[in-house]
Amino acid sequence: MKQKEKDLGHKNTNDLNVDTSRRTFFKATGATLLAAPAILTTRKGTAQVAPPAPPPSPATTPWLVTLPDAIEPLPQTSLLTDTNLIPQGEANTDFDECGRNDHQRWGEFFNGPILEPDEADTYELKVQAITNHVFHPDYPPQLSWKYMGKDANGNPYANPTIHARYGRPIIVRLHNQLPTNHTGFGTPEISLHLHNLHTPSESDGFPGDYFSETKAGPTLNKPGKFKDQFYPNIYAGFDEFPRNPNSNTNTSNPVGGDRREALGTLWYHDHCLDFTAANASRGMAGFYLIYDDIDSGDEHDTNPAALRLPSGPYDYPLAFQDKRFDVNGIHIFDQLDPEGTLGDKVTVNGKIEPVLNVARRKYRLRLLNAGPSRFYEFYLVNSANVVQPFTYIANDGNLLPAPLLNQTRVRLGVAERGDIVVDFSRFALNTELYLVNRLTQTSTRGPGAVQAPGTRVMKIVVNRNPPVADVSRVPTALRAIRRPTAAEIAAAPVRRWVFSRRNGFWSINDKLINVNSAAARIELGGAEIWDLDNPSGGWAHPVHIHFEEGHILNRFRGGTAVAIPAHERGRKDVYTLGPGERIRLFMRFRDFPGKYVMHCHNMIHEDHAMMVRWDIVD
Ligand SMILES: [Cu+2]
Repeated sequence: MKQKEKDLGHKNTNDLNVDTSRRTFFKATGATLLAAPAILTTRKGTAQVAPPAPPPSPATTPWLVTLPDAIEPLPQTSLLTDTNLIPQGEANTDFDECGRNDHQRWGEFFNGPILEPDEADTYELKVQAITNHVFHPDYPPQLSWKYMGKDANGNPYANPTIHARYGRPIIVRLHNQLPTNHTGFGTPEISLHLHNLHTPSESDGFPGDYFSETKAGPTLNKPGKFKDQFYPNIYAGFDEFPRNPNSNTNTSNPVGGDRREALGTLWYHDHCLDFTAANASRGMAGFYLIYDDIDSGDEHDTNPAALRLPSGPYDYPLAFQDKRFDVNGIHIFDQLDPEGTLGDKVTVNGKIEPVLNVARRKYRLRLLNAGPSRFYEFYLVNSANVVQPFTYIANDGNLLPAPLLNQTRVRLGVAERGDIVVDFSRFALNTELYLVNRLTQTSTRGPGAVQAPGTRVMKIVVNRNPPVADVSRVPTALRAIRRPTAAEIAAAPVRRWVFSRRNGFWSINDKLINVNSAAARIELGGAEIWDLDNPSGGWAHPVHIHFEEGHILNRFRGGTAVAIPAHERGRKDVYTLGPGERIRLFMRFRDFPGKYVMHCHNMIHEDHAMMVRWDIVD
């Protein structure tokens, strides 16, 4: 295999411009399945010639589309009505589930081999190709791939927001109903990753676990029509801090795990090997918000421990994606070009230049960079472009120990999240505000300079008084953090990962992704320091580590230690390495052995093939 990779390394990358597909390119190099991404060997790639950079997207008239006033959670679907299809620990391959591994620790959460009533929240998501998605009224209705559910009225609900609660397990049944004869960008095999829940390996959306009715990825043993994802919704540290439902003892721990490890703003998206950028860009992404007794999702909560952050309609997730459209207003993406396609239009929850009407009160806005490639630095400005302050409370779904007051910007690499609280009561009725991106970017390689006034991506109109008084608040302390001790840091082995460019592709420690082989095997319950290094001068890599959160210990630029920004001093799951940057971080590896990945979340780099498998072994 090493020899094959070496062969690949000697190939002149200019061949990419003349071959009709990556598949042909790899065949010409003699690369094998082991060395090469699976597009080349196991699935049919769509033959395309890498075109020159496309012209800019057609102009759009801003502020024609209004977002809903509230984002409703997805209602549950019972999965217990058909006795053949009740969720179970083993894959239900007799009735068309794909051949996944058994759900780990099933017996610790449920009484029997199949789910019994009221043991879990259950949801269904059907991945479908819809043909009437409207990004903007100036563009035609068009194809988009969505996770489809049903709202409370039984109407279709695309990319629904799921509300979860610590201590309450969830089973999501994921159906793949994409057309198997699809042409154009994207591939109709899917793998669902929930970023970044503490999810057992077989439900983590491992990139090799992709499936359709006719195809199974290299790490599944059978194709299928659906796959059950098991989300235990426990805190990380389940083995170290055992569950104890007895509330009368001082070791009471009804959820199980370390409550300091709680998460909040999570998102789910497709993670199919080699096609994450294309499939997620096609539209496959949504929010998963998880609450507990502290971040309870209820601003009226009478529990003295509850934070009472803005809740209900005033807890509003916003996903930003960069997209490019052709002269006819049709979404385009080049999945074969290792430089991908940088979007020049920013969609907000699937819409270009929408309006959000808000009440004169506090809101929790959960900002997500849903990729595939663009970085953002968001500011809230008034109509004269004067910057307005807000409070920054959470990064990457982790509440900070204390809120950051009077902040003016949220910088987000792909997959990063920033939760902010904006108090719109400061503004008069009918005030118009804008969310602007001031970060310039001209290629998928990384961002440029910050420039005012920036691009207005969303208009906010303070259009009403709240129906009742705003009782929400932002306490001075949010959530305790368990920082690694000096002794833990001293004892932790250091593992080094170098992110670099390699003959037109992107590599980690000089290797392209091989989902069949783990580059690291870490003992269950262990802790390590990971040293992420981007020696290049030309690229920025927002590196994502699945499954566990980390603590940044040091940041270096050009070999010199630099300050860690305040919003990065909590726990994180995305670590942006700018050109010449290096990060040392501390991580624990707990509770669920199995296969996981680390990758650049610039999805274009990820697909070409800056990703590595690492395993937790028992
Ligand atoms: Cu990258």
